[in-house]
Amino acid sequence: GSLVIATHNAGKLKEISALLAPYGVKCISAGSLGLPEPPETGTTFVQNALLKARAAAEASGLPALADDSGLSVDALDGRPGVYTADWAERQHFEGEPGRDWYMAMGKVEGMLQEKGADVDRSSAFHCVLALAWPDGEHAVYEGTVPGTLTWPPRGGMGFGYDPVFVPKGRDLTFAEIPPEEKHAISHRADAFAKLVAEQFG
Ligand code: ITT
Repeated sequence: GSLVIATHNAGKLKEISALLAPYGVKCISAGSLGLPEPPETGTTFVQNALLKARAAAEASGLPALADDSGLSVDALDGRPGVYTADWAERQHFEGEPGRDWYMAMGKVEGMLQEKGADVDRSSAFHCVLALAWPDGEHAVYEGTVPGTLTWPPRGGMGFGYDPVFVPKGRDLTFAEIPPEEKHAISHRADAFAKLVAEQFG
C-alpha cells in the first residue's frame, strides 16, 4: 500500500525511500502532499517521532512513517540529542548543501574542544521510527549506532552530521561511506530492521 513519509528533511527521505524499496511500498512525501510540519514540542525522540507520524496520518488519512533522530555526545551529556536539528537553526538541506550543517558541526566541535585536547570523543546517532495509522494505532522502533566525532568534516555523501561521525570499527566518516554501507550499520538501518521484522516479517 501507500505510506506517507512524514519528513521535510531531503536526506532522510532519500534514505527511508531506499530502505523501503525492497518491500514494494509506495512512498509519498509529506512535502508533496503539502502537509504542514507540526512543532516538535516533545523532549524525547519517541515523543517527537510519534507526534510527526500521527499528525501526518490524521492530515492525509493514510498510514505515515516519521523519523526523529539526532546525535548524542557523551562528553556533552548527550547533547545536542533531540535538539540536533535546532543547532543547525532548523535550516533544511536544500539549496546550499552543507552550510548550516557545517555551522552546527562546528558548534559541537567547539564545545568539545573547550573540554580539552584529550576529551572523550564518543558519540552515538539515535533514530526512532514511528508508524501511525489513521485509526490511531501506532508503533515505534529505536535504533542506534556508536561512534566517535572527528574534525575537520570529511566526505560528500549522506547528510547532516555525517562528515564528522566515524562509526565504531571504521576509519571513514558516514559521509565517506557509500549509502549501501551506511544502510547496513546506521541508527536508521537498526530501527528499520526492527520495523521490518514486525511489519513485513
Ligand atoms: P523532520 O523532522 O522533518 O524529519 P529534521 O531534520 O527536523 O526533519 P529531526 O528533528 O529528527 O529531523 O533532526 C534530526 C537531525 O539529526 C537531522 O536534521 C540531522 O542533522 C541529524 N541526523 C539524523 N540522522 C542523521 C544521519 O543519518 N546522518 C547525519 N545526520 C543525521
